[in-house]
Amino acid sequence: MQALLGTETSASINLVAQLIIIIGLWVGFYFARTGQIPKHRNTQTILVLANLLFIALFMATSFYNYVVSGATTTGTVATLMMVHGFLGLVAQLSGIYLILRMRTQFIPQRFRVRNFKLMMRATLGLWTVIVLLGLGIYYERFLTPSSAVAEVQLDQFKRAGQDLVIHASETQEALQRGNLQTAQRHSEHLVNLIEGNRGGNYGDLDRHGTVEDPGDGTGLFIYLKRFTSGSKQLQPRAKQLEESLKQINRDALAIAAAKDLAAASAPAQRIVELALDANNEGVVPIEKSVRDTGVPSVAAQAPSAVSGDITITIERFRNTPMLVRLSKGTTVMWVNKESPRHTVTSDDGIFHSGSMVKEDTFSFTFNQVGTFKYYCRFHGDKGGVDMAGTVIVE
Ligand SMILES: [Cu+2]
Repeated sequence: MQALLGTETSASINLVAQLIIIIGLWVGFYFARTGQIPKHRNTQTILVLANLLFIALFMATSFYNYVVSGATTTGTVATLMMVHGFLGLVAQLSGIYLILRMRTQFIPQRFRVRNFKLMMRATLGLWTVIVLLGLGIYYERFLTPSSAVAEVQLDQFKRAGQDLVIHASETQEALQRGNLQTAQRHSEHLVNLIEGNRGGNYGDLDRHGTVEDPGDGTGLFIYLKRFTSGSKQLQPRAKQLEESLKQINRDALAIAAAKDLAAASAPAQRIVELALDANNEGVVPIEKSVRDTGVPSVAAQAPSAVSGDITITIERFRNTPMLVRLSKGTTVMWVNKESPRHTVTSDDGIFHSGSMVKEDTFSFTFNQVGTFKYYCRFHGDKGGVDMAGTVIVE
């Protein structure tokens, strides 16, 4: 089922089913308490048998993939899975025993538990604990909050939007006062803020000796791409913001290069308006939307593009760095630094490492531009689920 529906979908279906089953079992308990014995018997029988089906279809394969194939016995998820699996087996067997005992004469006299009611209650209690453990596994694998790194970068993006307005205003005000030098300094701030230290114009534009950048060096262009490239919904707004930023950048460059006040005044005319628009209609709503939909942990952790071949370390069920940007022709080498087995498997079937034990490496050369997602067959899934990563080739 997992192979058919994907790891996360399977887990979600199973999660819902398990919640229905446990609620049903408690309803069945209520039937017993209120003397509705036939109802009680039928409810519990159906639910215990249904659970057997879910074990076979979902939980056993999930356990097998993660713990057995992945040789994984360490880490929170594996520990929870093993405890959950063991207790689950006990509860399931106990449930089957209770059904046989309730409905048939199959159980020989000497195997008949004397305190039957107590055993029923103990099984229900245990079952409840197991469902909670299952929730824990689901949370750990699919819902763990995205990293603090992403939060910090989102804050930087927001601040850069505010800085844009501040330095555009400073530029215009300086020109109105007739101070070209100050205007040019603030134009430098604008360009550096927008392009970032990888931009072609980044630097000491007013030629006064130091490079001044009010931002963190990443640049709004990069942040914009980083936060919106994965979202179709944000594309129109992102496109619009990009255009505004380009215009501000052109104007700021013209001001920085102006020989006199007259030459600087034309490009300065709309710069504040554009900056306000870029911030209020672009950065602010995008930042809010990204935060509301959950910070995209993969995209936001993107480092700057690397040059030269690189190594990605597989450790603690993570590919580090999880996202790399590189240029065409770069070779990436993955190295497994821990005892659980892992794979590096392309979402599109372009590459597959096979099962990697500790210290195994796998290399692939990216000769085509594009975004290449990959995952671990044992601990992740296509589409960036759980243990996965992305390579962006530019
Ligand atoms: Cu793995």
